Amino acid sequence: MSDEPRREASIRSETPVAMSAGHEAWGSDAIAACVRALDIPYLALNPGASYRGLHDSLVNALGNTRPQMLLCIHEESAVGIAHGYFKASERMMGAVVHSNVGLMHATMAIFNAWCDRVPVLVLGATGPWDASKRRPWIDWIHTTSDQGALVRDYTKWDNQPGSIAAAAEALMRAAQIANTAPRGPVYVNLDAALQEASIGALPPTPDASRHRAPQSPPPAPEAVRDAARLLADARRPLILAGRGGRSERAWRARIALAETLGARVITDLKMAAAFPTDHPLHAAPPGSFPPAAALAALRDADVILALDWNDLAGTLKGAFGAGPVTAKVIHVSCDAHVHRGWSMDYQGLPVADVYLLCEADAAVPSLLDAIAPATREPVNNQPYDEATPQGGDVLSLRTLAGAFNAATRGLPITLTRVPLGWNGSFRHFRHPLDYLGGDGGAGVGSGLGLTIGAALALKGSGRIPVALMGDGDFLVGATALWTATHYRIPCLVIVCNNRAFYNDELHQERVAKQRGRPVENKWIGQRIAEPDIDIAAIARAQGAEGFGPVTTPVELGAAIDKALALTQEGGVCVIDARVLPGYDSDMSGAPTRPGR
Ligand SMILES: Cc1ncc(C[n+]2csc(CCOP(=O)(O)OP(=O)(O)O)c2C)c(N)n1
Ligand SMILES: [Mg+2]
Repeated sequence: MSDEPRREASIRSETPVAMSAGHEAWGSDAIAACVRALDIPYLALNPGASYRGLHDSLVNALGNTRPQMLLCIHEESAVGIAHGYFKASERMMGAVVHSNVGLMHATMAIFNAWCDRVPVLVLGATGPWDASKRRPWIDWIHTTSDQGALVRDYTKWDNQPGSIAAAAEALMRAAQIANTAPRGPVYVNLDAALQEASIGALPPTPDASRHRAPQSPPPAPEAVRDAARLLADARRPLILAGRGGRSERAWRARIALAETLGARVITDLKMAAAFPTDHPLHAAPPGSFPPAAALAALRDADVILALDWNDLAGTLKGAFGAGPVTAKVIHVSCDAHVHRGWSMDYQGLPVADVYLLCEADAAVPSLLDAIAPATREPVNNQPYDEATPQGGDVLSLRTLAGAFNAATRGLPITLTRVPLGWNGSFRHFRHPLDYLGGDGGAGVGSGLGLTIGAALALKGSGRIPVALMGDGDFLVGATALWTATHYRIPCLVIVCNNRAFYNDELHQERVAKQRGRPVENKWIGQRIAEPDIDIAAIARAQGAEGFGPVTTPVELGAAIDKALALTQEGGVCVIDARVLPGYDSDMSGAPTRPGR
């Protein structure tokens, strides 16, 4: 996406009547002007009186454009939409959430964005901080000391500015920090009294072009030299292609590096597509835990180049167990810049014989410049076969994948989600926008928000956003759908409905086996049945097209055909696909406690 010029999607606009000229300025008018200066395209929000001043400025002073509001039914989907928007466009969006209670609803989504290293400008409010200005009761319960503490452990920065000048500086700084690698969400808490203060004339708005995030720094030349030497001497190099950008240029550079080195490549479903999975150098299907074939390739390697690989230590542990890591390891990551004490999302401490402290996409061109094409034995993995259509009268994830692949052959699909039991071999990724990766924090309920945000970013691009999503994930976040239908953000959601929080049924099964207790009880407290939830009706109730339940591959194929046609015409479609409970994912790379 970042290769292409910026364009705004044409979604439903909600145009306010114009206000008369010559009005006085309010604090929130100045704040809204800063948000516009930052080029934030949309603000996803759920309303609240703590920011009624800002809300008024966005509507009446800015005319509800640049940024445009996107009303959401829940704060979690507001932040999720901003998260998904960045994943597809690499452009930061904003979310506005009411004082403490709204922020509390938003927390899981902020945590997900944090773990996914995705910038989101979260605006919030409190107060009035000046107690003499508070309305009885409600302003008191919605005023919190140090409100940012709710999210400080999983935001890069937060602030409660004490003046309009400070608010302008806070917004510039927040955007700059959020977009500096490793990226992440930031939170600016706007005192209600500050927003609602009459300020006479509008102060000058800061020049945001003078507060931009810095370029991603290149790696240290000595480290590149050391890495190049290791790679030149390697007999069986291997690349772990982890977090990387969506541009085709970065994609091609990764391919060029692998081909120059003759290195095998492993990718992962937690992260967005980083390398063509049908390339002869791609060693094994991606998984959330590396599958057995990936672990074997790791054990076979003598030099491992980890390109911002999420959980390098865990992956090495999966391959080498408690024994020493026999390969030399080149660790490329600047993630350590955001490691703190509260969340352990930094994962285990990996060994690193050479450590390039930079983003993966900043390292790849430097490495390409420093190495000569390899003369080692060519590697030619046979690309695995995708799932193919099958008959029969039951749907499993595999037969669902076969029907989906057949119905979408040749179409530019962007998968915004895959269900937990997905096996990476089911479908190849051949373009950086073929798959957008996980939610970062593994918070159930994030799927729809992320999908709709990505769909917003992709609208008009020709790509078709499709989510393959668990029923639990869909149901927890189901009201996000209304934002898609209301604003006309086309997408297709295929709910892989096993009528259970099945991941956790598997956990109960494991525990029961370990303890010698009845495995047949594993469904209790996990099954979502009696009554079955009518997922298509939930979709229709929000203005989307609802299909199903479908129970066979043939029915599913027909539903996908219809839904894809509607999606391409701008519709929002949901298919209830009743799949048998069962996971196809290869959990062999999970070192000790398989599952999520
Ligand atoms: C907010 C939250 N609650 C609970 C969990 C624990 N959890 C992990 S996966 C899962 C089941 C999800 O169900 P579904 O989306 O239907 O997927 P399935 O496992 O059935 O394929 C649950 C409850 C979580 N990760 N996040
Ligand atoms: Mg389920």
